[in-house]
Amino acid sequence: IKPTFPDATPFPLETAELAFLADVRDGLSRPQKALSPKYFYDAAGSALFEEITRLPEYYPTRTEIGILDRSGPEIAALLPTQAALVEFGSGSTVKLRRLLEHLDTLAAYVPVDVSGEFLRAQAEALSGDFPSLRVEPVVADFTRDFDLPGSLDGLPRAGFFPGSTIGNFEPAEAEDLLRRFGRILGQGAHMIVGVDLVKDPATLETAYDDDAGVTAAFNLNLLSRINRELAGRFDPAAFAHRAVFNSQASRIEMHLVAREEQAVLIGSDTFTFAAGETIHTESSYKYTAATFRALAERAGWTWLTVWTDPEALFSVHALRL
Ligand code: AVJ
Repeated sequence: IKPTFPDATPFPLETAELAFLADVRDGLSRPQKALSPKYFYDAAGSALFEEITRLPEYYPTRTEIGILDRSGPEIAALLPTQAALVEFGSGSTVKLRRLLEHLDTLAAYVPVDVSGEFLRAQAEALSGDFPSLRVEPVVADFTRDFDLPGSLDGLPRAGFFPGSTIGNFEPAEAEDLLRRFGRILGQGAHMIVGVDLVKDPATLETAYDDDAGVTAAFNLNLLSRINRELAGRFDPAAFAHRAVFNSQASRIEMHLVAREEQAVLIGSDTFTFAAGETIHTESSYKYTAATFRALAERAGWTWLTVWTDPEALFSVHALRL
């Protein structure tokens, strides 16, 4: 497939870009246009997300770190000694480092991520800072089954899934994912999961629509990424960022709203937008301690306990298989 700018030469796409193109075509052909939030995180998007985590309005990151700091000794006491800690979608190791302060008996740390390059860089930096820690990175897509390295055989396993990443999945998918983590980790495993809590809509909507416009830029970067990688012709200025709490579904929805009627060329396809039509770019599900406990139990886990912050903004759950 050779997407073509109307006024430029065609260029061939790499395998990853072809999968992106297929998803974009499919998503923009639906009655409610949609794009997967997993495509937010190219280099520009990852930098914008880092910026989001430092915004005054975006409470989840700093609140979860506070919980890990305060409840670290209890979390450590609950996990088996000499365990292999498997982090699903490791990204940056900021939270793992906070947990490590309390885990002096970890046998191995196993970061799992699709981006091999980023993973190796993070693993090397971590080994430099914790020379005695065994770090065994695994390049894998955690939404598919994969095997842990055989070198971990015999070690008790604990999974770590912070950041409310689970909130990006539809509840039925989140349940499947937790069941999959159980399969990967094996019987007897523990799991530590960070989950954002339901709260008043104003606090939620502000967290996803900050005054500095960083979240808007993060959302709009998806259109720029399509332009860069798929020969798209989006005018990002022709779209507005919108964040709304859908209380029925208990989720924050991010949309890109067409400011006016328009047709947009992507490769050799044209997609039309009515004025006010939206692309649904992200759902971020919010749970209560009880609704997340129920979800984990449906996925076959035994729920052990939950830690939260004084304002009950965020939760960290402990599960056992
Ligand atoms: C990375 C999925 C946890 O849902 O809060 C932040 C992503 N989107 N601001 C979230 C996000 C807009 C974030 N997660």
